[in-house]
Amino acid sequence: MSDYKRILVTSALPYANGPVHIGHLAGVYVPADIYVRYQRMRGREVLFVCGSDEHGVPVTQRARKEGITPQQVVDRYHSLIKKSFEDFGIGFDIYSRTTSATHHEFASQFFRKLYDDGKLIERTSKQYYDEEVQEFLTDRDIVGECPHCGNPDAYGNQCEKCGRDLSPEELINPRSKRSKSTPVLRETKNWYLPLNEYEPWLREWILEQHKEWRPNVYGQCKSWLDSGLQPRAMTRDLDWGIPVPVEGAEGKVLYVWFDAPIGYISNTKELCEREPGKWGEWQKWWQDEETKLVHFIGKDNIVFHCIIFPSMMKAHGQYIMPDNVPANEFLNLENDKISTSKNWAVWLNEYLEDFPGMQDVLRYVLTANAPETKDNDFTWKDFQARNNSELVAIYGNFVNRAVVLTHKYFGGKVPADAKPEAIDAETLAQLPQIKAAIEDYIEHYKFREALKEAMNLARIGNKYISDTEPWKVAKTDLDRTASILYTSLQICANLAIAFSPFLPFSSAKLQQMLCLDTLSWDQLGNAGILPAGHQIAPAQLMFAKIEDAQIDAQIAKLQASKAAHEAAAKVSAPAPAKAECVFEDFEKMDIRTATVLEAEKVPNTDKLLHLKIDTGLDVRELVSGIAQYYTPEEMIGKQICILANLKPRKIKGIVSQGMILMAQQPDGKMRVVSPEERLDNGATIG
Ligand code: B3M
Ligand code: ZN
Repeated sequence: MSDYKRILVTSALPYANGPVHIGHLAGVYVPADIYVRYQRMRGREVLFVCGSDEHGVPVTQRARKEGITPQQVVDRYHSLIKKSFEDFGIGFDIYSRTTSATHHEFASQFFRKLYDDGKLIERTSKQYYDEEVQEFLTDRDIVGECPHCGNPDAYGNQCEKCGRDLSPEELINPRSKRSKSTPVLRETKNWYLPLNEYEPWLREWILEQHKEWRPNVYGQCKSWLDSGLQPRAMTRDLDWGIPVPVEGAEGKVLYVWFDAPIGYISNTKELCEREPGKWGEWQKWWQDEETKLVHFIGKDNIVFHCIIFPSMMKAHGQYIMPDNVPANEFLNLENDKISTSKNWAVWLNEYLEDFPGMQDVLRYVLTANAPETKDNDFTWKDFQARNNSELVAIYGNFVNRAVVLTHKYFGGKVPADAKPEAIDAETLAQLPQIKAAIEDYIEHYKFREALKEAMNLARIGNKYISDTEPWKVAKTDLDRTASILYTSLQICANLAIAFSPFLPFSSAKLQQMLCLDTLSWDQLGNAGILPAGHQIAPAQLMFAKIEDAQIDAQIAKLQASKAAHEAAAKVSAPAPAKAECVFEDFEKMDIRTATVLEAEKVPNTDKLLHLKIDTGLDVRELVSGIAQYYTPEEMIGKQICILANLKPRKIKGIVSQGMILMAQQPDGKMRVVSPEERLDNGATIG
């Protein structure tokens, strides 16, 4: 920090196309907020900027899906997102939006300057156009057969079946999702930023001068740079966005990744113009080398913040570059990727309905388990465990004992340090080390480790009070009790400061309990924050235990949303047709009737039944994955059809000889195929 005068912190502008979930909070907003709160407490000049990203295809898609206008979509979600952030204490200095007049004007001017300075190149390319709706199509609006795996519904940018990246021209028989018509290729002109020209400078700036960036960030940049940068279109043929401010560009808008990061600057400008006395001129934040710029983002935004936006700023010529881009990896939820479309998420607004007033618990868990170096998993069980055995049992318990006992023995006044012992000094001597460690970790964007240190301080306090047992000592020695509680209360005051960047609501509560006027970072490490005789307030509960039933309800909620999604996805989609085969292929198969004689579940499995069947030829055993659809009792006596000459396979230690023929409905339900009337076992089918 030493060579900077001020710090400008940005956190990714969330798309205003849906509410925000725990993945957003863990990946971007909680770490950014911790960093900012800490810097503010240190008395540094900090500005924390964010806002909604209201352009782009995700917004138009949502609008079409809901049958409303893009403006209605962004109005709804902007307010919802803004409120969620406020509720969780994410302390932005400004949270604006990219549909604001300031932003439209500012982004247009930015583009126009690059255009006028000859920094953009004009290119014509062929893009798919839907003649019926009279619009160019985005990659996700084009579907067709995947050239690799034959999936008939692959998207223009990716096949979700085989996972390959595609470009729309590769699709076989492309169709427009907008009108179901066949799109045509049409020529269109767009403006490109020649990223390749910035490559040597980017290599030097990132790969040489920023070796300290997180390995995931540095590595992604290196791999982009090593594979060679190409000119990238900064305009798009769409109608939702900022019109391209150039003649002959009707029907085109600025690429959303061109306008969105400029939103950081225009939002700063909006704030500075609103409160010039407080913030000064916006240029000082963005164009003065003495500003330290830090972008907090998720890993999918790395290329935009480390390569594209810096190149835009470089092309413009007047901007500073980020000092660091601490991007997080992803947070999974109960072992699955968080997905908005599949409703596999914990939405912040819903969390607060179910756990009112418990923002800090989520902030704590998401930081303790932050995906800083690798993807991490959020589970409700871990959430409960961390609350009950760390926040409640250690931090809350310690504070509660210290405050309650001070009221019990000393009328709520901080007692004098009447009879100190070595253990007091030894305990308090750890404070400065903890302070230094938290500082070092936060300055290096290691928030998990920093939080661990704060919790460690609570552990030290809790151990101290358990070891010294003031409730017992009080029976015989009130002077010694006074010293123990004096020491404990000093630790409490230190805890309020140490946790403040991480758990602001709890620190405020503790500050109130201790009747402390301010929490200043400089005080951390001080073993005499609360003078003897200082009156404190009655104890309040800092954290409440979370019961199993609350956790079970959350898990059930997730499962229900998964089931609903799976059912909806399967309803109208029969499996795609298979490739042609010849009669000889079919003839190889020995399909015949058989009767189930015995059936039982395969132990330790959910899906498998172990069957003994009479095939007419023999009595044999097989294992079938039908336990979700039939009980053993239902199967016994049933006549079925089997593929009798399938090569035997060992499944869970049982040799399975053959396969039952099953029909699977589009919704996933499976039934056995049986002859219309009972036949002899071993009747061949063909
Ligand atoms: N809205 C993408 C995202 O939410 C995008 C970030 C913009 S930051 C300038 O992942
Ligand atoms: Zn495919």
